[in-house]
Amino acid sequence: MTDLLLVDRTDAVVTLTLNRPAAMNALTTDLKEALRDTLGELESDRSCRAIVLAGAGRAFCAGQDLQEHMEKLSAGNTRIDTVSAHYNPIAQRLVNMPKPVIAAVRGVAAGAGASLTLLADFRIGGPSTRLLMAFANVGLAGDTGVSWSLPRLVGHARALELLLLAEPVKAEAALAMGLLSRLTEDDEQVLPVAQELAARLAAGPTVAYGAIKRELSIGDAGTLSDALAAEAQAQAICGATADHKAAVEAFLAKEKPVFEGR
Ligand code: T3D
Repeated sequence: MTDLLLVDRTDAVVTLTLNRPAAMNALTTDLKEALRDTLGELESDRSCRAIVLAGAGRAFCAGQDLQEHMEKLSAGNTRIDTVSAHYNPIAQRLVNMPKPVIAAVRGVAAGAGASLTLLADFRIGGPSTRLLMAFANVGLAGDTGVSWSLPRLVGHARALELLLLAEPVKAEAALAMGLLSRLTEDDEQVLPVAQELAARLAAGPTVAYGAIKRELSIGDAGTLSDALAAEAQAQAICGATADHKAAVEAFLAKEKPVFEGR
């Protein structure tokens, strides 16, 4: 385990903190590998029922570490294999994570850092939050799923504008255009609000949440037949859970359900 990625477990909530504050949590190979591998472990970790992704210090994440990147370019290595080795698996793991993921976006999220936030199920921001699709500023196209997530959130035309102009979007505007799900009044509240939401979700029907995420991604991309097939499969799985039976029993007994995530 590396201290570049801090892993905190509080009950069933796991908080992952990108921890290179002096470089605005820019993503080095070691940090990307830690994030990729930890997300892989959390996928099947049943003691984890919600994940918060945060950054240490004043920024969420400034994307690819350009210092490390420059060292590779200067050494003549222009083949950008980190996309397939790191960014793509991280994106797949975030989107396919069978439990809720919440990004606590304090300060700037740029480049691949912005992309990470867009793959979370919720994005909590504060007054200092700025989202910057910085790729074109350094002569690159988008990555880490941004060409998939951004048009889904803001529509094709606006996604194109944000990627081509590569200007920071401030917190209020980000909220208005759907890049943030919630905005706190104070930056200090960003992480606690994200963790509070995660705790609420971690006490919910985890299997159903995973199924909802999966069926929505299929329904969003496919035909009605694809959606109906995914829904049938999802209900077959959820209908067989202890949580479903206990929740129906609780409803009939006029009690509050307790979900155990199975
Ligand atoms: O092969 C591949 O990697 C392809 C994949 C690429 C994916 C990508 O993410 S491409 C996009 C890479 N990121 C960027 O282009 C963002 C670059 N940074 C900025 O535009 C600005 O720093 C910010 C808008 C993020 C923040 O601006 P500001 O004025 O608040 O802070 P600053 O003064 O520019 O930065 C503070 C420090 O963080 C500074 O270090 P210093 O001078 O105090 O020692 C700065 O160099 C460092 N920093 C910021 N971003 C990065 C970085 N260091 C390394 N890599 C960075 N991306």
